[in-house]
Amino acid sequence: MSKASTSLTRRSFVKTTGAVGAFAAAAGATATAGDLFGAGALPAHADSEEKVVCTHCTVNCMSFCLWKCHVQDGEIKYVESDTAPDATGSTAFGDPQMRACLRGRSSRRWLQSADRLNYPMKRVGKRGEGKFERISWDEALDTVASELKRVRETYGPEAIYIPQCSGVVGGLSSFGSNPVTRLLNVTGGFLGKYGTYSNGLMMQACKYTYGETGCYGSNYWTLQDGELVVMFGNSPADTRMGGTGSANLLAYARQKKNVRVICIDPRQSDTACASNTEWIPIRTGTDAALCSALAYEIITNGWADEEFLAKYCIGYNEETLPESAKGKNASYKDYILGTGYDKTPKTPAWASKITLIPEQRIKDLARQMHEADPVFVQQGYGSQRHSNGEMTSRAIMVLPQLLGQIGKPGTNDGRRENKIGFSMGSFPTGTNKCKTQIPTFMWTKAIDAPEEMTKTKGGVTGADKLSTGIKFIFNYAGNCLTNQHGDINRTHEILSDESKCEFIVTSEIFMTDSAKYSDILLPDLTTQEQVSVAGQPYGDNVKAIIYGQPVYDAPYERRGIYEVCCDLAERLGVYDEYSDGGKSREDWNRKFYDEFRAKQPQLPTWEDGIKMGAYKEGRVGELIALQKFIADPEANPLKTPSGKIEIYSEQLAKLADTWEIAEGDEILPIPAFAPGFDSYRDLSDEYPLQIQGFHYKAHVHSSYANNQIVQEAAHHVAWINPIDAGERGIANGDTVRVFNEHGEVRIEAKVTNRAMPGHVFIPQGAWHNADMFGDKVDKGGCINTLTSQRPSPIAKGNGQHSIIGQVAKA
Ligand SMILES: Nc1nc2c(c(=O)[nH]1)N[C@H]1C(S)=C(S)[C@@H](COP(=O)(O)OP(=O)(O)OC[C@H]3O[C@@H](n4cnc5c(=O)[nH]c(N)nc54)[C@H](O)[C@@H]3O)O[C@H]1N2
Ligand SMILES: Nc1nc2c(c(=O)[nH]1)N[C@H]1C(S)=C(S)[C@@H](COP(=O)(O)OP(=O)(O)OC[C@H]3O[C@@H](n4cnc5c(=O)[nH]c(N)nc54)[C@H](O)[C@@H]3O)O[C@H]1N2
Ligand code: SF4
Ligand SMILES: [Mo]
Repeated sequence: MSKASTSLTRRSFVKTTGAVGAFAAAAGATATAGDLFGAGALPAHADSEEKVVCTHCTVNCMSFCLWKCHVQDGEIKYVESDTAPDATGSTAFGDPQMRACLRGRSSRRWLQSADRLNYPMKRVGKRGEGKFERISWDEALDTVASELKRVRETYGPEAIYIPQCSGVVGGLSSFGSNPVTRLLNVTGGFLGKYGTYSNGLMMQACKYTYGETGCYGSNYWTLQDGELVVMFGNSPADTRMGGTGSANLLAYARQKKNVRVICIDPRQSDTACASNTEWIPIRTGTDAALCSALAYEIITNGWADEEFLAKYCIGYNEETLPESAKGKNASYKDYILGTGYDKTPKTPAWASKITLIPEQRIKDLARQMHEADPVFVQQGYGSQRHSNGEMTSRAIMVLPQLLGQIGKPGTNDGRRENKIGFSMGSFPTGTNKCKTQIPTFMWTKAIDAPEEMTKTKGGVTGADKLSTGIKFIFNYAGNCLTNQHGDINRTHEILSDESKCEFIVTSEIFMTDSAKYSDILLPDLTTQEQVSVAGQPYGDNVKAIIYGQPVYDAPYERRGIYEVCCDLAERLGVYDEYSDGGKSREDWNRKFYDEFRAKQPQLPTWEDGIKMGAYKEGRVGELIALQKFIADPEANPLKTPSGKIEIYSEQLAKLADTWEIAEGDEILPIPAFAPGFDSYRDLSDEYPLQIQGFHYKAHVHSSYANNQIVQEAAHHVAWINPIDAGERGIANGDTVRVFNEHGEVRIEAKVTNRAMPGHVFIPQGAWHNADMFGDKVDKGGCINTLTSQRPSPIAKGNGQHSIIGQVAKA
C-alpha cells in the first residue's frame, strides 16, 4: 500500500474533519481517535502539503509511544505525540496518553541523520577498525548465505548464534528480530539463549521463589490512599518515561492518593527527587544486608505474620523446612537471628556497617513498613544487576512475605511493578531444532572457551556441554557485541581473532561500535520507515494499538529485515516455507491484526485503524500479584516444587552441592547476603571507589545516544560526591579518567550530592570511542570499558553494576 493513500494531508484534513470523527464512530472506538490529527496541533504556517503519518517508537524502553510525524517533501519536519483525550474524553493529569519522551520527540534528527547506513558494506580493515567498502546487495546476500551454509555444514547448529538485540523490540511490536530467528530455524536451527541483560538474575530469583521466571508483580493501579511504596533499585522516572509508563502512574498516585514513596538507591534518581518521596542512600550491591536487618527487626519485634508464613511459605522456620534441610539450623529465621550457618545475628548495627545506612534509619524503616497497611514492596532491575543479584532479588522478595503483605489490594510480592495491555501475535519464529541453550551473557565464553561451557559451570541447558564454539553471528539491531556487553577490551581480543568466530553479519542503521566488528553490514529500514502494528502491553494504564505507516519512501539502498531474510531464504532454497507462500510484511501484519481482532471484535478494521493512526481503549484495571494463590493455595499452587513460596529452596541447595562455581561465589538456599565479586569488600588503595551504571534519560542503552540534541539536554557525565571530588581536586565540569583493571574512560564530572560518597555513577549506553589498535582509552565514556565478563553464580548473568575502580582528574 502506498503511503499516500494512508496518510492525510493538511488540506484534505481540513476538508474532512467530520470524516475523522466518523472513522472513530465507525469503529465503535473511543473519543481518542477523533482528535488524533487534531487541527489545533498544527502550526499556522503548515498550509502546504503537510502529511501527518502515525507510527511509534520501538526501542527497548518498550513504551511504544505514539509519534505523529509531520512530513513534508519526504522529510519529517517535527514529531508530535499523543494529544488525544482518553476514553472518557478527558485530558486531565494521570489519564492515559501515549506521550513520547524527549528521545521520541526529537527522533527525526535520529531517523534522518546524515550518519545513517545507506548501502551494504563489507569489512576491508581489521575487525573493530571500522574500515568498510560499499558492495551490492547481491554480493552481501550471497556472502551471508554461503557463510551460513558453510558454518552449518562444518560445525552444526550450535555454531550459529543471535546475541541479545533490543534495538527493535520483538514480540510486542510485530517483527522485532523474529525474521532472523525464523530464518535460522527454517534452515536447521541454532544455539539458543535464555535470560536477558535486563533481568536475567532476577528471573532465576523468581523461578526459585515463586516458580516462574516472570519478574512482574502488582501494577500501580492497586495503590491505596496514603499507603507506602518501598522500592529497591528502581526508578520509573528514568526508565518508564512514556505517557503510559509507570512513572506517570506513580506521579498520579503520589498526587491524587497521597501515596508515600521510599527509594532505596545509591544514587538520588529522578524518582527519588519527586514529591512525597524519601531517598535512602545505600551502598551499591548491599540490599540483601539491609533486607536481613529489616527482617531481624520484623521478627524480633513480633511483627512477622507467622500465620501467613506457615500457610504460604517454605523454610521460614524449622517447622516449614523440607525434610532434606531439617535439623541443620538451615531456616531463614535461624540465619537472621544468628543461629544459622554463619552464627551472625543480622542486627541493624551489623547491616549499618555494610550498607552505610544509619542503624536508627534501618529500625525506623522496619517500623514504617510494619505500620503501613498496605505496604507495596518492589524492586527494579538495578539491585539485581550485580555479582550477587540473584540472592539480593530473593532477599527483597522475602520482606512482603514476612509482613504477610501479598495478595490483597495495595500490596505486591517484591517483584517489579506490572503492566497490562493488548498483546498481539507477532511474526512467527518457527521451532528451533537445536535444543541447546546458553545464558545470554555467556556468548563470549562460548566463542573463546567452548570447552568450559558445561551444564554445571557455564549454565548450558538442553545438553551437557557445547559441541563447538560459536562461529557465525547474526547481529540484528543490537549493540551487545561490544558496547553493551561486559569488558569491551576483552571482547575486542576475542572477536578480533578471526579463527574463533569466523563470520559476523550485522543489520544496523548506524556504524555502531559493534557494527565495526562485522564482516558484512546490512543497512536496515527502521520500523517507522515500514508498515508496523504494535500493541501497548507496556503501557501500564492503557490498552492501545498503533497502526504504523512508512513516514517517507525508503531512501538509498536501505532494506527491511524481513525482505532481506526472504532473499536469504531464497538463496538457501527455503523461500516458500519462510515466507509462508510469499507473504509480504504488510500481509503478515494484517494477519496478526485480523487474528487478534477475531478475539477482540471491538477493534476497528485494519483499514479504519490505519486511518485512525491509533486505537485506545482507556485505562486498564488493577492487578494484584499472587491474588489467586493467596485466596486458595490448594486450588492454585505455585509452580515451585512445593507449590508454595520458597524462602528455602531445595533446588538451590542442590545447585550449591553440584555446580562448579568460582572462588568467592556463593549459592545459598535462603535469601542471604553475600557480597559477590567486585564488591565493597574488594576495595583497595588502588581501586577505592564503587562505580555503578544506571539507565539514563538521554538514551535507551546506546539507541538515541548519537542524537546530539538530547545529549545537550541531558549530558553524559559521571556523578561524583563533593567529598570524593574534593579529595581528588576535581571540580564540576572537569574531564576525569575513570579506570580499573579492565580499562579507562574519559568523561566529564558532575559533582553532586545526588551521588553517595564512595561511588561514581556513569550512565550506561554511551558510544564507545577508543583507538582499539592504540591506547584503547575510551573517550566516549562507555561504562562497559570498565565491566567484567565474570558471570553471576546462579543465572550466569551480567552483574554489570558491580565495578570497582579509581577516578582522577585527566
Ligand atoms: N531512559 C531509559 N529508559 C530505559 C532504558 C534506558 O536505557 N534508558 N532501558 C530499558 C531497559 S532495556 C531496561 S532493562 C530497564 C532497566 O531498568 P533498571 O534496571 O531498573 O534500571 P537501572 O538504572 O539499572 O536501575 C534502577 C535504579 O537502581 C539503582 N541501583 C543500582 N544498583 C543498585 C543497588 O545495588 N541497590 C539499589 N537499591 N539500587 C541500585 C540505580 O542507581 C537506578 O537508579 O529500563 C528500560 N528503560
Ligand atoms: N554496563 C551495563 N551494560 C548494560 C546495561 C547496564 O545497565 N549496564 N544494560 C543492559 C540491558 S538491560 C540491555 S537490554 C542491553 C541493551 O543492549 P542492546 O540490545 O544492544 O541495545 P542498544 O544499545 O539500544 O542497541 C540497539 C541497536 O539497534 C540499532 N537499531 C535501532 N533501530 C534499528 C532498526 O530499525 N534496525 C536495525 N537493524 N537496527 C536498529 C541501534 O542503532 C543500536 O545500535 O544493554 C545491556 N548492557
Ligand atoms: S524512548 Fe521510550 S518513552 Fe521515549 S518515546 Fe520511545 S518508547 Fe516512548
Ligand atoms: Mo534491558
